[in-house]
Amino acid sequence: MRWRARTYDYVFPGKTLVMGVVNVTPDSFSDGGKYLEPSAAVAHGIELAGEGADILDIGGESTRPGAPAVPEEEEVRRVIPVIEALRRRVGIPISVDTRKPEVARAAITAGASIVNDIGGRSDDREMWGLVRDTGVGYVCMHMQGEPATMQDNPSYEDVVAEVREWFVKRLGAMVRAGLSEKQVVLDVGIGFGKRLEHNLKLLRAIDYFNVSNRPIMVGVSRKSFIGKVLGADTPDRLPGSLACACWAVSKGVAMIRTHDVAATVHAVRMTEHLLGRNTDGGVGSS
Ligand code: HH2
Repeated sequence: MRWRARTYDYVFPGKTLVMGVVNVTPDSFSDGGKYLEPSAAVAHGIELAGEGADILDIGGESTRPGAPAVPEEEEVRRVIPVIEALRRRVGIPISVDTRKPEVARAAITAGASIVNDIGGRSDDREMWGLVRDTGVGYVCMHMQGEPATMQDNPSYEDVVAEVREWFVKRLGAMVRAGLSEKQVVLDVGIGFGKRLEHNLKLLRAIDYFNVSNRPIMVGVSRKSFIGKVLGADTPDRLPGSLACACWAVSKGVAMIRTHDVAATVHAVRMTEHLLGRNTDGGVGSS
């Protein structure tokens, strides 16, 4: 299967991609405030690229449970200088983590090749038109509700079936809107309107979500479900995060989103070797 993101062209199965997180926010759940200054965010992005990240994901709005929405202008003010600087300083694709089409548009103009959309809105015409017209890669993530209230009472009859069905409908709607399926990566949205048991069920069945043979991405890094299982606070969730990442790789997941790039790259490469996968090829850029 192929994934196209502007000038980048990835082939899976191949090397699992590691997406390093740069949160330009005062309030992200695990690193809020550390990289709010553009210079700190850029230095962090360069560090993650040096640790082996394949993609950098730049976000200007925390979507932790209960987080307030950030106005569009403020999100643009946070992420655009960082994207512009990193575009010049690192040789890997930049992704923008946003739900807002105007933020995505500014980020693409600044050099982003991927839109990581956690939105899950029913009306996505503007965002999808932008993705179609620019040829960027698009991460389509499932969320039940809105960050402000999504953890109040998440409920599903069958979380695995419902998330899969949502992907089927979304992909159909995207194709009708003119996107190529080859632009799309699917993400079950661990922790986004899900209880512990929902997260565990989704991860157990993670290879079931490659609807239309689309690559799957997983974001488990430092998340609270790991804390619930292990009784670990946010800074102590790296071992649990790596266990989930290795599990996902063993199930054929194409991309892991993480705050801890160096450790994740090692864990992922080791898992690939144990699985006997050739990780030399599979990733290209034109
Ligand atoms: N998780 C977070 C943010 N964006 N995007 C995708 N596609 N998948 C995820 O699982 C995902 C995501 C939450 O992590 P983080 O960015 O560190 O936290 P915050 O939203 O508080 O900034």
